[in-house]
Amino acid sequence: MTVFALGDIQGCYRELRALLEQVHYDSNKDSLWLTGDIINRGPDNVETLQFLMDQSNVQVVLGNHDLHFLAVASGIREQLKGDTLSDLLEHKELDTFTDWLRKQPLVRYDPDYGTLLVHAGMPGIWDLETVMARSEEVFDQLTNNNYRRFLQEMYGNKPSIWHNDLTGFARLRLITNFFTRMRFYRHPGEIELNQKKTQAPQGFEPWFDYRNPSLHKITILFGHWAALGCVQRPYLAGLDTGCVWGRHLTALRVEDGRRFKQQALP
Ligand SMILES: [Mn+2]
Repeated sequence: MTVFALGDIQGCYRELRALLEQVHYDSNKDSLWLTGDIINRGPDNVETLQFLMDQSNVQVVLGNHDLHFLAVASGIREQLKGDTLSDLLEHKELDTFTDWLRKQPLVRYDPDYGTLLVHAGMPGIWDLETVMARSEEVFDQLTNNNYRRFLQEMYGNKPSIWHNDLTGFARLRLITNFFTRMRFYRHPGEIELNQKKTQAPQGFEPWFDYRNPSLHKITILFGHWAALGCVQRPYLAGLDTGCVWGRHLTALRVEDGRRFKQQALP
């Protein structure tokens, strides 16, 4: 069995299939780990989602675009300029798509490979056990019948500093922002959400430059930050290489760290 971890697909279905062909992906033997943002902004969301839902060996974590889709499909938000969710929203299987996405977590840990899969990042204040417990709090909301309430309350940049006594939707919003939107971080526990380029705002650093000591020997696989390009450091791999922006889609072979890429197709 081979495990391939792929960065943000964002509905780039043709590039997904070309990349899987290039790595000789065998759906009977191999596994796909996806860093989230599997849909939106790209052209073929339905095909992408249907293909991934058909694979028995796909592990996904949710990204900000996947969560935004759930909110739009629930009638809570409108599509934003640049969103390309209409193919999903008008599809007769819409409920199947949302039900499947709602059952995906924000973080996955694989003890055999010693890896954490997350869309954006994780704050240095949390050890492994805490990371998984926080992820579970949001998972519980999304899989609950009352999940629309969470989707309603999920938007916003505040609070920006974690305290253990945060409660309710403020707490859930910050957890979600850490895992699905964070780029810059200030220890201990502060997120910065306005800067999208690579230059850190005053006092902040890329979240992965401050790592919780208990995570030093765990490889974190993440997406979300296309402007960084290919990030490859010991125990860290950034996999969003901007396919939807005309760059390329990346697959990491987890066993040996080898990268494969597929150029964006015209
Ligand atoms: Mn993202």
